[in-house]
Amino acid sequence: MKTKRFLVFVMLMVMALALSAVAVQAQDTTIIKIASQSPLSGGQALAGTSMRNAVELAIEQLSGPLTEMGFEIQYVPFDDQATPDVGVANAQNMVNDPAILGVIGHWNSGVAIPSSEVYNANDLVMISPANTNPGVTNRGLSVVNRVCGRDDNQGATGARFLAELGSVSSVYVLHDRTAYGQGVAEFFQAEAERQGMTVLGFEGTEERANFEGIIQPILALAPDAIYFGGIFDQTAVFIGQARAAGYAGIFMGPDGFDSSDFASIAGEAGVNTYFTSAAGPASVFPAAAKFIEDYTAKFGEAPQPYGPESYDATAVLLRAIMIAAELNGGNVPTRAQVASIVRATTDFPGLTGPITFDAYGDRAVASYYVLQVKTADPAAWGSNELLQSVEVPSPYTLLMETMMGSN
Ligand code: ABU
Repeated sequence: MKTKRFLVFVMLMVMALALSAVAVQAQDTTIIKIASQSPLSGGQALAGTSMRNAVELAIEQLSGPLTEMGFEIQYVPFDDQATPDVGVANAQNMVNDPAILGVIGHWNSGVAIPSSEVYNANDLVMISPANTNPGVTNRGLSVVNRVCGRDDNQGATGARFLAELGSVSSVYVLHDRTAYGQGVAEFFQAEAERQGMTVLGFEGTEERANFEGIIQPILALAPDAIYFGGIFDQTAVFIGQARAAGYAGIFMGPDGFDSSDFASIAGEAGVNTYFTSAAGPASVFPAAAKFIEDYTAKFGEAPQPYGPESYDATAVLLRAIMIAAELNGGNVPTRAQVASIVRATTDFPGLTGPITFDAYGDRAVASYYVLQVKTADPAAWGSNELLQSVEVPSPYTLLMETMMGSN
């Protein structure tokens, strides 16, 4: 009887020791969270989901050094539904979780701008893969950065390209009334006028299904080209209806066109459309080949444009967290420490080329591309023809270059 009691005692002791070892192990691993915000539902979900997937892949592939330091990196993707109020509410939830040290987002500039006010008030760094509206960085918020270009340069690039075609003397400009769509349309319009084109109309619309009332007056004006500052889930519908109504001129738009869903929605009507993008096609980034291969193997489809930029944004954030933790004696850094190291990023070797942030968080030199849709097959979106690429310094970089040059 005594032996039996002793054996039970020993077993309980062994179990207690095992449980306490697990508890110690759990305490040894400190959780750091990285968040993202992008539309994961609704008409722009394809773009937002691809961003989320690229962030997940980057965390999976690049967290090793932080894991070795004793941190567990957890990923918390948020769905901003391409809606400013939802983005702001998500941002509020994020800043209330002290384990979240950075956010990758957004897809829509009109969501990024108000959400980043919340991040900024709480020192939470944001790195955007895709937000191109100048207002994202022009506010001078210390936590806001982006690895992509800006719409002042993107809109102007589109207008200059149309001027160079030599066949476009008049253009009608539409926009979606968002910060992004209206902004890029205004930059396009200003440069089109500088280039000598006649702008026959400038109109905002939130219509998404029946464009008859907009198309007929445009047909009466017969512009050589129509520029639509907006996103594929709206603009591709418009283009389909405008072609069906007999418009035979040129269509052009910004990077909101740059999605395989543009081909899914517009079909043959979208073929030959020109668009600019601040996301380079795979062909210009040899370093992104493995990313595309790994992404396709993991998610069963190719990444959308801004996938490599999402991977790069995450890589910059992970590196900043690691440096901040090292400077902090191996402890979890503060959000402010991470934000200041992100802003100091210089010549980081990204898939999309070297990344340096200027004093406003803009990529010091960004690339802009002009492409033409060559297919109605969404699976072949990557085969669209690259017609032009230009590198343009950010306004701050340009200012610094001018000041240095004038000395
Ligand atoms: N630049 C592509 C996504 C649209 C936006 O910036 O709002």
